[in-house]
Parts: sequence; structure tokens; C-alpha cells
Amino acid sequence: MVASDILGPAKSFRHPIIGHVGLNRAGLHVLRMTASSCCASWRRRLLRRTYEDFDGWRVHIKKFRKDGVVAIPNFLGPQQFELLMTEVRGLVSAFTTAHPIPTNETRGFGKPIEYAEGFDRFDGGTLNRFIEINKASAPVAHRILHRPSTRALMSIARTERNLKQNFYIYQMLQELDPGNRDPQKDFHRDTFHWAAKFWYFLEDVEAHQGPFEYVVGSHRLTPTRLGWEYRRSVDSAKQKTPGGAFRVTSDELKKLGLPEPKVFTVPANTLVIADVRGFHRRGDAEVGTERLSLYGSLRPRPFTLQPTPGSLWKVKA
Ligand SMILES: O=C(O)CCC(=O)C(=O)O
Ligand SMILES: [Fe+2]
Repeated sequence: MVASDILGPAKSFRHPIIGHVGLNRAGLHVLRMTASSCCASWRRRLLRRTYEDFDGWRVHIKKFRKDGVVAIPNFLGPQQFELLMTEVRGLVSAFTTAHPIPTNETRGFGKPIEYAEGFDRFDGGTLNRFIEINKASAPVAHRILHRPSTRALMSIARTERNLKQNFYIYQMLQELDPGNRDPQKDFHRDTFHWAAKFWYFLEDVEAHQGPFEYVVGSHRLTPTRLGWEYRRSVDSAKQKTPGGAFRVTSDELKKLGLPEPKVFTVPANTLVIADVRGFHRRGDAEVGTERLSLYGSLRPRPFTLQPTPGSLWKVKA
């Protein structure tokens, strides 16, 4: 069981094998990174034939592959967007009435506070409010996220299709307690393997509203990056760090030869997709600012060669 975790998504260096000092000195972490990356490339090749030309996504997928991030403006037509906004406003307002802002005693990442319609989670002084999108409760959002063209885009970004993953209406309230540092505001990468996230922004995001920031090109596993990952893995194994989402300083980013981060101040109706193996953070925000989006984490199984669960490499349109 413990050994088979190696072939799964586990990333905590408190794990007896993943966080084993000798094994990381021998290159375990870097091996997991490169092997899972090869698996993702293989799956993507198999999916490409079916999806790349789908509905004009080709140019965006190319940019996503090259930069690790892409912003697609005017994702919906005006009528559909209005319809969606009416639904979202109704759901957010019902959620706000049903669940007043909870108090937060913890620092760093809080535990999810579960409700029937979703959950709250504090990241330091930021409150993330997630309302689950399902067919019955949010039919418009559900339809948009499950239409064939959107599914195609998500499958390519995830390098795997037909995985059941939840999508959410995501309201973020920032700096509710400015003394409590939001850990998402430090540059980091989420995990060791290929993984994407999307935010479909429903309202403009301006510079003071904690825009998403991404270091373009930092998703590439260059020898310099792998060297950094290696050193971090040995240190993390020694310290038995729990998270496994390595933080990076701006000095280190410079030493890695990476550019200044790109700040995604975007108009409403923009879809941003990012490969979260690349370095990113939530930008600084003024007290009490909000961000509203549809959101999903697109995580494949790191070490599978099958892009469709249950089928042996066959991909049907
Ligand atoms: O909310 C953001 O802009 C980014 C947060 C983040 O780092 C993440 O969700 O992985
Ligand atoms: Fe992140």
C-alpha cells in the first residue's frame, strides 16, 4: 500500500517513502516528476487526434502548451453570459444568506467547512466560498461546462477524459483578516505531476483584486528546474514537510532564468487555464475585495497511460 502510493498523486514528504531522505538523494522525486510527465505527454498524444481541432481550440491549446497558461477572452456569447450571470447571482446570494461568513481561528490553510451546497475554506485571511455545480442546482453553468467543446478543452488540459471532477461557482473574499497571511499569495507550484486548473472569471479582475499571477514558461522541466526540484526534495525529506507544494522566492525564480510573472488582470467572460506545475500565486489584494469565477481543478492520474479510464488506449471521438 505504502509502496504503491509512489505511483499515485501523494506528495507529502511526511510519507515514509515519498519523504525518505536516501531515496530522494537517489532521485526519487525527480524520477516521479519526469516519469509522470512522460505519461502525460503520451496521453496527450493519444487525445490530440480527437480534440485538437475542436471548435477552434487549437491556437489556445498551443499557447497553453508553450507558456503553461492561456487566457481565452469572450468565452461565452453575450446572451449565454447573461443567462449564466443571472443563475450565479441567485446562487451566490442564497449561499450568502444561508451561510454568514464564519469566524477563522487558524493560520494558513484551513479545513473545509462543509454545507449541503458546497463548502468554505480559509487560506489565511482569504475566504474561498465554493458552490458545487450540478445539473439540478446550476443547470446553466453545468450545461456550459459539459458541452462537448468545453469538455474537449478540459480533457486536453487534463490529459485525461471522462474523469469525474467537481466544478464550482467560486467566490473569493480577500484580506478579511490582513494580519493572517494567505499562503496562496506566495509563489509556488501545486504538485509534482501534470495538473491544470481553470478559472472562468465572471467579473473583471483588476490589479487590486488579487489577480492570478503566473511565471510564463515555468511549467517546463528544464535541467535547471529539475536540479532545483532535486535540492528541494532532499531538504523537504529532511524536514518532513507536509504540503509538497514547493514555495519559491523571487530570487530563486531569477536564478532559474525565468521571466517576471504575468498578471492576469482580465475582463469578465475570460477563461484562464494554467498548468499548476508552473510557478504561480494569487496576487495582492485590497481589504475586502472579491473575485468571482467558475472553477475546477483538472488533475489526471499521474502515472496512467490510458487517457480514458477503462479503455485500453482507444480514443473515440
Ligand atoms: O487564486 C489564485 O489566483 C491562485 C491560487 C492557487 O495558487 C491555486 O489555486 O493553486
Ligand atoms: Fe496553486
